[in-house]
Amino acid sequence: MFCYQCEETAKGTGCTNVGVCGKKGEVADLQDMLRYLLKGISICNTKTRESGVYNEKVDKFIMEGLFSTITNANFDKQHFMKKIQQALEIRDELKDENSVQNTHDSVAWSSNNEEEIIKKAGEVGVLSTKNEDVRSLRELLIYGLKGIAAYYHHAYILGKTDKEISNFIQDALVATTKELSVDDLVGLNMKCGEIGIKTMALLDDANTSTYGNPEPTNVSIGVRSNPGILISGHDLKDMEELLKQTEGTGVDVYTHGEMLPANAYPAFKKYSHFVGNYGNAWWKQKEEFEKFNGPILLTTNCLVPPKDSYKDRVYMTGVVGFEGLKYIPDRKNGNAKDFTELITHAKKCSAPEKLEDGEITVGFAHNAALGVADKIVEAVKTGKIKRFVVMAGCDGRHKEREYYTEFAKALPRDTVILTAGCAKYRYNKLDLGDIDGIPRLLDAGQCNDSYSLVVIAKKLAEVFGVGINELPISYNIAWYEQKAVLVLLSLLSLGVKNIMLGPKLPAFVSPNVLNVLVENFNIQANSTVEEDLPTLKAVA
Ligand code: FSO
Ligand code: SF4
Repeated sequence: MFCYQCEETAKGTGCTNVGVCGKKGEVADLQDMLRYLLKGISICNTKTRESGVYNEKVDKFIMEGLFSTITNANFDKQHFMKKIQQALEIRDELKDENSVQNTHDSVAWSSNNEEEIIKKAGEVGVLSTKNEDVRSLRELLIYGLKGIAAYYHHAYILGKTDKEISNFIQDALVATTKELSVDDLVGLNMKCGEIGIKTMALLDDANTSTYGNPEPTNVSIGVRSNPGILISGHDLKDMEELLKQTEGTGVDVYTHGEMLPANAYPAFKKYSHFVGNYGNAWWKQKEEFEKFNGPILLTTNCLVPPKDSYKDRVYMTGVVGFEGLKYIPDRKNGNAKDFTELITHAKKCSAPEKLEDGEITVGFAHNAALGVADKIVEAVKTGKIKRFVVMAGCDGRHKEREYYTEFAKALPRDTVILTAGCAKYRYNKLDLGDIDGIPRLLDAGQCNDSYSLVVIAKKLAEVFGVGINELPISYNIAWYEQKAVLVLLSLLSLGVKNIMLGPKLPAFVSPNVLNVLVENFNIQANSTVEEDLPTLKAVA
């Protein structure tokens, strides 16, 4: 195996025997094999795509395939073996149907023998691209596509599709099989960022048209005395169905990690058994799932391989996979998923052990933030707000991420933090106060709600009549996995400059590609709070 797609990659260079995330070598190879065949499928589907036909089966297969290879989503060897076999079938059907002449190996290679598949899987990974810069740009693109696939999946589940998005995913996969110049690959990565914004906008529309606009909400972080179910991940449809099915059962529902923003949606807030948030970001789940005492539902990444002590309480659904855990099957014929087993299980469990007390404030997505736009603009004009700092992105387990807590604490009192994603757990329980009633921490929601931050920035640029880089906004982004890569590409596609990125720069960015990013966007790695604070751009 060789995998360097996330920030926690071994030694900052690449995982080779086993992933720091817990992914086994064989699973990593099979993930590479699946994405290889997704390229073959995309090649074979070109004619269908070009004729304007929407092949839902193919689009869905590619979207789910990419999503399942994202960091921390699926660790199950058998899942990938099955998907590879399905991929070969789908590809061959398309090959016949479209009389495909392309002889790329991802189109031509075939076998239904498990050993041969495993052998081949070891040959088609990241390192099969020999030129370091081409490899870097291909991988950057594929990680961006994984981010798109994840967000598109959530929108798709809520009935929203857009052919431009699925066509781009496939065109870009095909592009990674061609000998493209570095310039062309850079261009494709920028286009990936653009499509990323489109995808996040589609998901925002899906979420808000289905569940209402998030409202500023104080969320309890304590516990009650009923047994509970803990739901984690990003899938709001799962959230909806779980809340409906648990209503009146005596079982409470709590969010964990990236599901926290669900507490701000009107459609969910109305449930009195929806209690609040339990715990922190994904990487603390071993300790926190243990103490929760009840069943836990993982709807997307980030799953940490569970301990035996609570393993029997972990349920997976959607693209999540881990050998030996229980799985809630997908919806069939328009019916909801069936969470009966979880509810029955919860009733036999004791209430969650208290971790902490108090409340945190969420729900400042674009609608709520723009609702107080006048106040914000006034505060900027009068100098009460001197600067906004976007601290969106992910949290992670490494100690160096304490930097973000210290950074948030050290920011001057006339600074407002804009956040989205699980990075916020490093500072969302600090008492940062407010500026004339505007909280100094505005939490827009999940990582996909970084879209809200773009909407807010664009609105401010419009009001002040300046370009996006002339706004008093600085960026200090924390990344972990591929959705954050997409968010970064999206910001770059908007022309945002001077982004600080940490805690480490991606291992998959080669020195030459880094030069391109520095020259065009002045991207920089963050270092220490003392060094970084003064370099934040002063107010225009
Ligand atoms: Fe966090 Fe995980 Fe949302 Fe990521 S839970 S790290 S960017 O998957 O998706 O922010
Ligand atoms: Fe390593 Fe990250 Fe890949 Fe897991 S996802 S194998 S931790 S680089």
